Amino acid sequence: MKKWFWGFTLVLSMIALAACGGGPTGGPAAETPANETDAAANEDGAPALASELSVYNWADYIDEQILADYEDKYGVKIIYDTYASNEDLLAKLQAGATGYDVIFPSDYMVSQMVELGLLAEIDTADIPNFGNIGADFVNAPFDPGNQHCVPYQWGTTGLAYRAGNAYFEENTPDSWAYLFEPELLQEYSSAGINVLNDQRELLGAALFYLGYSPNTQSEDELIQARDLILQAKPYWKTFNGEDYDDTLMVPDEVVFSHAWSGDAASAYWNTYDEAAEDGSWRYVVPQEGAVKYLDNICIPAASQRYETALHFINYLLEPEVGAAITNFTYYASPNTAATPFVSPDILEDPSIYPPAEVQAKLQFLEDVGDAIFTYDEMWTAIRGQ
Ligand code: SPD
Repeated sequence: MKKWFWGFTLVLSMIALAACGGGPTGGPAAETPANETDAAANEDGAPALASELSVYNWADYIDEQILADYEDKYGVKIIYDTYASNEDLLAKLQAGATGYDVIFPSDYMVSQMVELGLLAEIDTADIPNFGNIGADFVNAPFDPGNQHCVPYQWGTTGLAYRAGNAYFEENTPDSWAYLFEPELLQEYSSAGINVLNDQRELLGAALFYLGYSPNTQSEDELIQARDLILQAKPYWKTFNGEDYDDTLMVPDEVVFSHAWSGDAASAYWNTYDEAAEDGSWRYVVPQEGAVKYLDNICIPAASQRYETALHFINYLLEPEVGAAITNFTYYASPNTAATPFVSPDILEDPSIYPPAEVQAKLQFLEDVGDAIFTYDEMWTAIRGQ
């Protein structure tokens, strides 16, 4: 098996309860009647599907037509809700929400959730389309043997900037300094800067800039990262990782954003001018290094519709469906069988499928154990001031 996707994590060093929708102490569980669990198998052995399935995903991370198609084809009503960060998802599950059947945590959050007993075990033999996933993406260190999750989409985190802005016409923001150094920030902050409202991502960016690991467990390094962020914060207009591409980047409410690769590409295509044959947004992975992530499809341990959830996961891994996801989100697909159906514009876009020299600068966020409490403390100080 090829190891390039995981290998960089090992060898390269260069480089609240605010979830959307639902109530603060539970998701749709409270409304889930007992008769909505999976029905017994049909006579032919195929599992009978539940009448409903509750899917909880990142904002803007699937074309909802894909959900409608599943409903039409299989007669299962999808209850769909979204969240803005891994920590929001975790907080929701830890608060006792038991109604979700399919969730999409990132790499490090899979580790945390397995540790906390929040994920159901799966057997990939029960998901025929699992074979569509490329060898580079299976058996990840955060979920050996894919015992809990299957890969969904992957991407990078970097800096997006508006091409027409006079400052960025002269300066390519290829360093995290453009997000953290006041003498640079003062040049374009009046035109609007957004940062991802995501604690591991923002602290990770600061740690990369300071030359530390984005997975550090050192309190001293995390304090330095916090202080760097607090020094830059007055120059930032918004903390938004949810709908920033549509509400801030496309309408020109900001000219610079800490951004996930797919969202930056989405802003590019949503500002695309046919006559100019160009969009308004550019994306760069900073030279100090940056985060790469693999988001996953998993079933919460508390799900009462396990068989239906497995059936839905298998549907998401169909080649045409996998391609439709990427053609909508602009994130890279680990589904090799989907490749022939993915738009060539996406397949050839180096900001979505980065070249080797950029790959070499990327690292995964990892479970940091008990140091997560220090991350939480730093984040509270950052968001509270
Ligand atoms: N708009 C969808 C964003 C999902 C990106 N995944 C985030 C990974 C966080 N490390």
